[in-house]
Amino acid sequence: MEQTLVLIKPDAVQRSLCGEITSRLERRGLRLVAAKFMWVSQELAETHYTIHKGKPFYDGLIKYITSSPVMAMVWEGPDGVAAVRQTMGATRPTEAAPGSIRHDFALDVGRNLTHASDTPENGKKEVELWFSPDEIVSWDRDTDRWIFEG
Ligand code: IDP
Ligand code: MG
Repeated sequence: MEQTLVLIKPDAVQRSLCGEITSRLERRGLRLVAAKFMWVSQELAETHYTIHKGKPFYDGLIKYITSSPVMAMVWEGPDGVAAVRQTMGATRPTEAAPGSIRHDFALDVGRNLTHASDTPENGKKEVELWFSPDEIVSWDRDTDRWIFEG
């Protein structure tokens, strides 16, 4: 089962979209295994976005992610990373597929509501960065066999 880190970013929290976003992931069939509502420290923000250091939008990105609380979650499912990225939509909301979260609720790349890991390897790394092992809840859902074939 593939795990992915999802962040409901400050703009989505401020716009009261936590329910809408988690609802879409639940509806898709993904399984929630961890969640916390938190402030992002400067240090965590910089580690999480280290790959973007030096880019023109980096300072604004760090300011954005630390500007208000976020909801951090781990979701899992078969091909979970790709499934969640698809539900979020492309990074630029104006390029996101209709029906995706970024298409339906956002306009600006600098206010695109969510983060989702982009590869299974980064999913693993990001889950380890944001959550300790005892915060990950391993459980069977009664509907699993109707959603996961294997
Ligand atoms: P992703 O979140 O879809 O994986 P990345 O390219 O990894 O997109 O960029 C990380 C985040 O940085 C984006 O979600 C967005 O918030 C911000 N970002 C990316 N490109 C720009 C830009 O050109 N202007 C402002 N913010 C940007
Ligand atoms: Mg990314």
